[in-house]
Amino acid sequence: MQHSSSYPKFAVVGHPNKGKSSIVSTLALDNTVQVGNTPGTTQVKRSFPLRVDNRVVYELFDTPGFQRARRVLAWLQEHEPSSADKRVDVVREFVALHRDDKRFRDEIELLEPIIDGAGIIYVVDASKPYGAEYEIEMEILRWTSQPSMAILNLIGRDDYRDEWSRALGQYFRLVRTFNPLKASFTEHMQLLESMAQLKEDWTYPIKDAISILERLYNQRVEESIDIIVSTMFDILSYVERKRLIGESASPKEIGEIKRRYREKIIKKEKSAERQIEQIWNHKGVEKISNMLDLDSIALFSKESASIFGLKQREVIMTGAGAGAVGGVGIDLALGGSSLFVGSLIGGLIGGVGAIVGFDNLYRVKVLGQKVGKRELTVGPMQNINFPYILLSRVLYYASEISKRSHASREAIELKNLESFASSIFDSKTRDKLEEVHSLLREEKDIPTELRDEYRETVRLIYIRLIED
Ligand SMILES: Nc1nc2c(ncn2[C@@H]2O[C@H](COP(=O)(O)OP(=O)(O)OP(=O)(O)O)[C@@H](O)[C@H]2O)c(=O)[nH]1
Ligand SMILES: [Mg+2]
Repeated sequence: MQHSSSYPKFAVVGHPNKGKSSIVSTLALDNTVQVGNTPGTTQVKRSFPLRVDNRVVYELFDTPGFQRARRVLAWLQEHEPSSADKRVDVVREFVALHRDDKRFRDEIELLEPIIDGAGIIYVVDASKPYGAEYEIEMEILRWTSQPSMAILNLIGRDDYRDEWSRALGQYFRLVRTFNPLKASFTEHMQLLESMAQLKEDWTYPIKDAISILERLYNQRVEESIDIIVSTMFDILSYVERKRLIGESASPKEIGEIKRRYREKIIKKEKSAERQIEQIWNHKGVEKISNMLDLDSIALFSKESASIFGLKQREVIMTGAGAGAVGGVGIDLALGGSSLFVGSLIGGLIGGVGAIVGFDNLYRVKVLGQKVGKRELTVGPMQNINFPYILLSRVLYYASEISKRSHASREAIELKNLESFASSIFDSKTRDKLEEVHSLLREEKDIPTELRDEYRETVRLIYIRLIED
């Protein structure tokens, strides 16, 4: 058991609708905090301890905004003690006397954690002009004499930080700019560095929290890379099998196994997304990734063939090889347009399953000699572009999730990935990746060193994507 006072606590307070809950979300790495664009979203205080390995590193209190600050301050001033050191006792008395008074419910909720020892994080929207009405709230907080810091949040486009700072500096020990929706991991750590200065007793625990969070971050990065790499190997080498009843495979049996193969691949990609969400504690993120209507996708121009630096000939040749099973590849090669570049774009937008001609991109074989022991197999994927489609999608998703603020309630859109895809693979990278992709296409084993090398290549791309 951890002693309850051994970790720092902060109450996030301020006017309604200024981003208090958003800041709690971001600092607690927790997307279950209620955030909303109407004032009064948070009605009661709620504690959000940040736990790492079953240990609380710090605790945040989300609180409702001030409602009747003027009345509260009037009461406090009517009970003005003989010296400033006794003011906190008057605040305590106010809370004790008004616990059941509905009029002051919001003030009671927000003052309670503070008089119980929480530090103050006062949040303002510095994209709106400063006004003297805030001085009432700030004065009440000053009476509690708890260590305090003000956060300038820029919700809108304008910037009134100068005037805000001049006022806030008179009431709070520190004033910092922090945008809960855009803050990077580094900015989060910088804010903690500031919080560590608020009170001597907190310096060590907060420095400790910083190193714990840095370790957690690095661990999450490595776990994400493991998921990306294992998903690549898993999907690219996947073969769907079906025991055959008769001498040869019926069209129905072939149709059925192809459908199953395709469903499995889509499921594996989804599962990778879910695992990455879990690693970063971003469960339940909404995604916009429409499945495209396969028939409605037009073939694409020759220019897009260079998207992954693949030569037109390479693309067509692989297509012809894979399509030989169904005879589709040859038609395409003669037509001169590249189905596979078209499929690439379809896959980037719509999900790995939404690929034109997907049906003809994998091997369909009948294995075995004896009737009753024959097996129909589909896979592995033969399309040369496919691994890059998949890798772009998974890398994009993983990088968006790892950079995502826990205060964000927006959907992640898997769109416009063509330029993303073309920007992340240079020709050297592609050569390295291709070495493994081609072995997987041929159902060969991948030596450990080659797998490690592949992981390192993926790692470098991912790290570059999530750097500040
Ligand atoms: N663009 C932008 N929007 C923000 C930012 N911070 C908060 N918001 C939005 O502002 C609205 C209010 O945010 P909350 O975090 O719920 O604010 P609050 O202070 O907890 O509000 P109450 O609980 O109602 O007092 C939400 O729609 C947020 O998405 C920001 O830095 N940038
Ligand atoms: Mg709130």
